[in-house]
Amino acid sequence: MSEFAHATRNRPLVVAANRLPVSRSGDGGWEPSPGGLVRALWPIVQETGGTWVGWTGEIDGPSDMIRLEGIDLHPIPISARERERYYEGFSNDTLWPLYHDAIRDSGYQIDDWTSYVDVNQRFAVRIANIAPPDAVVWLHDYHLQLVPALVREQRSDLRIGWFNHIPWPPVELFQRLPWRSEIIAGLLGSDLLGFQRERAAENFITAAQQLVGATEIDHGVLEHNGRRTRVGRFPISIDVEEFAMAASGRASRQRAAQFRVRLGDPEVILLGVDRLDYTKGIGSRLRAFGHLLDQGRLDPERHVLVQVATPTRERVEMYQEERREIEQIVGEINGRHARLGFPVIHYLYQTLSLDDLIPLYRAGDVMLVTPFRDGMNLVAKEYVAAHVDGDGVLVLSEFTGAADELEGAILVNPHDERALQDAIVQAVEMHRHERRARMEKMRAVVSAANVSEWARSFLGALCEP
Ligand code: ADQ
Repeated sequence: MSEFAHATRNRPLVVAANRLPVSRSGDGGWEPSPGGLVRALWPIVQETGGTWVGWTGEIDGPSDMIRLEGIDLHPIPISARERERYYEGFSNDTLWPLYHDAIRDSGYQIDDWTSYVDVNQRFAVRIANIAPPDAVVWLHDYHLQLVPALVREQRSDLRIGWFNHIPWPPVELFQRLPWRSEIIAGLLGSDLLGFQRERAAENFITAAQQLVGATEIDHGVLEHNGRRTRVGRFPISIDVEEFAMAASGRASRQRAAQFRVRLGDPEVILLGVDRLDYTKGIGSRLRAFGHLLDQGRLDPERHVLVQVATPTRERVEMYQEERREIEQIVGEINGRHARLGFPVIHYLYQTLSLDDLIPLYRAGDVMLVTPFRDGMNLVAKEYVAAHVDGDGVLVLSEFTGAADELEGAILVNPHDERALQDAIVQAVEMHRHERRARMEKMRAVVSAANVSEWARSFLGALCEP
């Protein structure tokens, strides 16, 4: 029996997430699409002969099953209006900012909510129709919070688990949501609810108690309408071996050295790698770097910053604004401090392949991960895993899940501009011995928990008798 079949006690597995893990290939067929979660779950679903339910990303796309590399993919069709209301509206304009400490105002539109209900129902019907008897259903993320109860109504034989990749806010923020009770009741249809941090799990328990009258009958066990739901912390990780192996290869070492030369062989390469999202604190990080150059605490001839930002949610207004702001800051700082042929900030609005990303991590002497709020932040862990040389400094926001685990990082409050500047200077000036000691600590933590263990531990807990 494979380790995953063991975790699920041989029950078949159905994974559901907003997106299917595929994109169109050149010949009009489908191919697996890259991405952390996909890399993590694909082998598990494959090994258990499982099924994946989700949207292809196309408007009015297909609904017939696609069989790819031993996995059955069940597409949920989404219309243009639903993309606008369910996806861009309720998921990304209402829930996303609210769950990230309300750092932007959420919109609360009834039409967006109605569309969210419709799409959640569509997912639930499909899952209820295709799940084999006694299957384990693993739902992912904030797009599908009504699905657990909706599936439960139709199929009492299934084990249902939901994992939240993003934070769960304190009840004082969550209760702003006009449909707060519906969301909690939807989630309580699960047998297990997983969160990245202990605090997120606690926040959910408080919300369930206050908003729908659930009772905590044991630590982390809620009872509501005669059903029990376990709530726990399952911090996600990365495929550590993949990163470490790719990083230790000769090709990667050579590419890292090439990057360094292309950047003008500076003394210190500072690095930022993020989706271009307003939660990631990219603007504040760039501003802090700019002020340090203005003050002469950093030197444009010795210190350069590489910021790689992946395009994301480009149709959403707040993301277009964020991009304009970041690009303006980059322009201003380069305008003041670049020399001909030598920008001081190298900015890429691109998604890099792992063949470029891993050497870039290796080349980065100081990694800046400064979100205002982040469920976990895998970039922090990837940077550590890629530093097989045992060197490198991580500046890490206190407001990330990763901060719970990576003690060797320089922890910083990204809202405190002075603190951010001081943290950057501390990182740049850190003595080699201290750098190596801190990195060793972080590497021990990251290598102790591979993403497959995360999946196994979630599925194991979900399938406990
Ligand atoms: P994200 O908000 O997407 O994930 P993160 O955890 O940092 O944030 O993952 C980003 C992924 O995208 C990483 O694997 C990274 O390598 C990749 N990436 C980012 N920029 C890239 C670029 N320019 N080119 C190529 N790849 C790039 C959500 C939550 C997080 C949580 C994860 C997983 O918001 O808090 O850690 O899910 O649960």
